Amino acid sequence: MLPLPPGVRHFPGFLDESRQRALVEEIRVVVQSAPLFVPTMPKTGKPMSVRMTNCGSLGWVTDKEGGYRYQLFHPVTGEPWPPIPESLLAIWREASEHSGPPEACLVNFYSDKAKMGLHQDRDEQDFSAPVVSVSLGDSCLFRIGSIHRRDRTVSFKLESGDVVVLGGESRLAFHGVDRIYPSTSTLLKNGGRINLTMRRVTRLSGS
Ligand code: MD3
Ligand code: FE
Repeated sequence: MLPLPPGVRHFPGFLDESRQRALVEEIRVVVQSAPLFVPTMPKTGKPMSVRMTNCGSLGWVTDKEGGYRYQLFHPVTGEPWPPIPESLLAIWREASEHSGPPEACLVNFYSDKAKMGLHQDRDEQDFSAPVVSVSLGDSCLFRIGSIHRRDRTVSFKLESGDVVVLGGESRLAFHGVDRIYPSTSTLLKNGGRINLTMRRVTRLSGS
């Protein structure tokens, strides 16, 4: 077992089944008002294999013309994002050890073949706050390295109900999702994996 990079805290089974089921219902409500969209890469316009939406005051989006950014409204409906469900805010309070509330919660949906290449999350203004990630549904193989793309990486499975807190020097670490393990969970009726990432985007005034 390789050690996790400093700043990465993995909590397997953080959410019991009943909390996972309740969270899925809350995400269904979010997706009803803020439908999943297909993000596209800056400049090339190549579609990502993951579908996305957001809740919170700010949402992360990407498209060919505008690139990676946070914005106040859904790129298709033009509506403000729905609020972050209270059960997710509770997870942030339990796990983040951060004083301010999250401003953005990115909802990533992975079908069987979806993956996410190695990347850094650096579109936020505040890197002092951690990112809190919640996994629901099918398991995945997650990979994380250091702040240098070519450094060694470690891989581990994320399962339904796991929470990962990425803080400290891992906040800017390269990471990605190499594969989904289909049919490893019965939580989602039609299979697949949902990942929820809560973040602060702006700096808290007074800190
Ligand atoms: C490490 N999502 O949305 S969650 C992303 O499973 C993203 O959907 C993956 O990477 C997913 O940007 C990984 C775990 C995660 C999230 C944010 C991080 C790891 C991170 C930010 C910095 C370092
Ligand atoms: Fe990321």
